[in-house]
Amino acid sequence: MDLIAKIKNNQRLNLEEGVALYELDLLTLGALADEIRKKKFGKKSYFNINRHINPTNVCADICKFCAYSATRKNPNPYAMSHDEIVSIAKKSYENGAKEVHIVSAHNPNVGIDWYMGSFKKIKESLPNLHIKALTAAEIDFLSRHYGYSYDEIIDMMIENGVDSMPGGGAEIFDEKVREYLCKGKVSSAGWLEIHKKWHERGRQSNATMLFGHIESKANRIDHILRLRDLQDITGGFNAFIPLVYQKENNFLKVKEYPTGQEILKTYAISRILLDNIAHIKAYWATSTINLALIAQEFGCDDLDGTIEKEAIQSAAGAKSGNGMKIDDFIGLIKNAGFIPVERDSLYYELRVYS
Ligand code: V47
Repeated sequence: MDLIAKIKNNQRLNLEEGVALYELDLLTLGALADEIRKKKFGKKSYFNINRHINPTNVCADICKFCAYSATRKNPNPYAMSHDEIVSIAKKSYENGAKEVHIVSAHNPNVGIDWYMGSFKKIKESLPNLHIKALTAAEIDFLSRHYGYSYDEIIDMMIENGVDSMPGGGAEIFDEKVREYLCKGKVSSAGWLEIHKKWHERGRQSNATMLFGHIESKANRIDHILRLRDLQDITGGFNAFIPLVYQKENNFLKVKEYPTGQEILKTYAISRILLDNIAHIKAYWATSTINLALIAQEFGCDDLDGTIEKEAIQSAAGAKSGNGMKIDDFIGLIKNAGFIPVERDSLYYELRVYS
């Protein structure tokens, strides 16, 4: 049976077939992904009012793609105090944020209580603010450096008020590429094991994939299929987020960057292959807002959120440092022909802007 017929019959594709999807022309692929998206969500496009907080950039690990950690290329080490972190969260909450998305570097100097205490203090003063925090890479670092098991750290997260886990640190699961990109950081198996443990406690998380650098198309499909396999077991992933590689201020030499077509194809293929992950997010900070708006016609139903501040992607050249105003965000989604839906962090609809 040919690929298109298989997709239309809701049959699962394997690695080889996933790679072959890149050979389809963009519009055919887009129409297939759009069909699936429409069946699930019609013209609704989800976003949330969120605030990204990146409390420290001091990092014990060295990832070649990273421009955020305090390295030779970015020598401005910082670690926020708990008071600073809580005061950022408070201000954002007063301005309408429903979620703080907290991702740090792997700081060997501050102690595990600095990480956990910040969540506790936010939760104590803002019990209704959703805390999405600690990537599997951070959890692995805390485990290695401070001598706790994954289970112990996950239990501490829950005790201290973390509500869900972000999808960061997944990069590319292929072990060879991963070793070149970020040797020493959480392994692919470790990343998946941590999310599995989190899901087993009835909690939800997201998954990312960093693409558009040195990885092959087969590496991307392999990554997506490893996520599909875990989701079959746990059902705990809410969203898949293909992150487009940003190239400034880092140590990774890349020969060819992905074109808009390649990015849109990757979104569409993600939608087609991931029949068990509900949301495909075009994270505008890495795709640009223009492409994210178009991505809504290529399988994506979520544009992340207003962000407010962001240090990881913007350090590498993205134009996301100061987020986006809510009215602009809603206006752009509407003008693109979609229905903006403000959601909470677990995808309950809060307001439909029809
Ligand atoms: O894991 C680092 C990536 C991630 C670069 O869960 C880069 O809802 C592009 O995970 N170019 C952190 N990306 C951000 C993240 C995320 C973002 C939005 C939503 C969610 C979610 C999660 O940023 C890291 C890494 O893969 N990153 N450097 C770069 N040069």
